[in-house]
Amino acid sequence: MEERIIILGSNGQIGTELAAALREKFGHTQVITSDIRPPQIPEGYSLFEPVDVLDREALHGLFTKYRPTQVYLLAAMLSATGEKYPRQAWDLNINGLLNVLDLSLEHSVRKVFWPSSIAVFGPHSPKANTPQYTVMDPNTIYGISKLSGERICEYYFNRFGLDVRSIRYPGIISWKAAPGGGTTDYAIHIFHDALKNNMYNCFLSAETALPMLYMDDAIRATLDLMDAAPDKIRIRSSYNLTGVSFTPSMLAAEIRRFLPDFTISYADNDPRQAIADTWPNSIDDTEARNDWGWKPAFDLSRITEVMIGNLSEKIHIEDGKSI
Ligand code: AKB
Repeated sequence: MEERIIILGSNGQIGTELAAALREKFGHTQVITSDIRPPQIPEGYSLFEPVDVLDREALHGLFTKYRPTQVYLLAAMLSATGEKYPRQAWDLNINGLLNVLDLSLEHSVRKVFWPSSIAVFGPHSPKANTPQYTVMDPNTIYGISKLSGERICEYYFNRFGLDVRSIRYPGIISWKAAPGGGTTDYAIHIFHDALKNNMYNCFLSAETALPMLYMDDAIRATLDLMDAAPDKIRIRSSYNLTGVSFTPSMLAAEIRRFLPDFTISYADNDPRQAIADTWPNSIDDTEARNDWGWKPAFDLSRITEVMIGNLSEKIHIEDGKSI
């Protein structure tokens, strides 16, 4: 059966790269991107529709026009921004999800992807190798909305048979599109500042360990999960998934392999530290490995190498343009 795919929230860090991967896999005409604002760099050949996921009528129009077989909902407010605008974060993350799930049922969408996060864990969850099933007491609005969203996804699967699939993304490291409003974003900013200024002031402390994933691994995991036979998907809330865990000081040491004079300092009292302190240091993703064959390809040293290589080229090109 021919797939028609709608990506909602396609202009963000993950959407930008997921759209490219889905176009590569299914063809340009089969993927419709959509976001509240038009893309910064419009691609002449792509199908783009400006839609706010909170506007149910507009979403209904989009589903009616394109009759999607798959929908990826990436529009969300992340952890740090969510703490600034808790009411809006809840509204976008929960009501956006409910709109998409209801319309997916109404329009007989075959598969829905919705990302959860390691933010579903909280201060009383085990920190090391956090298991799939454990205490979950998130205390950020983002984490609370993601945990609620997981329960809603599982409910729509059990109650209505909607084929919803989900991954608890850790921090995602990439160089193509900028991240926005996350606690794990330091692991991207550090590369930009290292290459531009040879120094970085980190908003997390030197020894804050967090689970991370390189973008290529995140995209491959998402496509593999969506490709898996339905009977392989035993978890309909969201799968634990990880690539590698490291601290800011470990990442700085890796960067020094390429930039020996790179220096790092650490900010005091950044509100994102309190968020990171409630999250896992590392994740146990045995279920994803066993159920649908997940295996990461990028470790810390490979991530550092590709980030330095690709970003220095990008910065070089951008500097050239601005001259
Ligand atoms: C964030 O830091 O808010 C996100 C996440 C881990 O979900 N990157």
